[in-house]
Amino acid sequence: MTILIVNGPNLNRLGLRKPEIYGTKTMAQILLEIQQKWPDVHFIYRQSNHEGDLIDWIQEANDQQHGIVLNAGGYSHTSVALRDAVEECKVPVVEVHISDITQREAFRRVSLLTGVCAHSIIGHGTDGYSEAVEWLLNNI
Ligand code: CA2
Repeated sequence: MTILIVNGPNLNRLGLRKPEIYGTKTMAQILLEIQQKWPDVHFIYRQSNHEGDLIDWIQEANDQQHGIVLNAGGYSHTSVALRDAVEECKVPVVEVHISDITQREAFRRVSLLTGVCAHSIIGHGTDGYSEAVEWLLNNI
């Protein structure tokens, strides 16, 4: 079983700034906890600040991975191209947002991805990543 975890723009800054919104854990810590919780699962982690990278990885996952955890960051609210890639993806994609985007600025309240993702976990802090993995393992 291989699960791809993809983070979008600025999420490489996790744990370094804005702890009041995004918590204090770095992605390395979050990934370590996930790997320790599910030692038999092969996790691949990718992060990019570039829209096309995220689209390429979603497309490639069709052949190589069993499920995807996706926090597309700001592109969740803007990218029709990323939505199209997720819609076409044959493996289930679980959307994660660390913060509760429904309670933030108006421009963050709509995610273009929600309608094409198998499941969404919004506003559960960084625990949302592990909850997304759990959902995939129960539903793949
Ligand atoms: O709540 C989320 O997970 C978001 O996807 C995070 C995105 C934001 O644009 C979305 O509206 C909601 C941004 C992540 C920025 O992360 C930072 C973390 C630490 C320091 C600076 C940025």
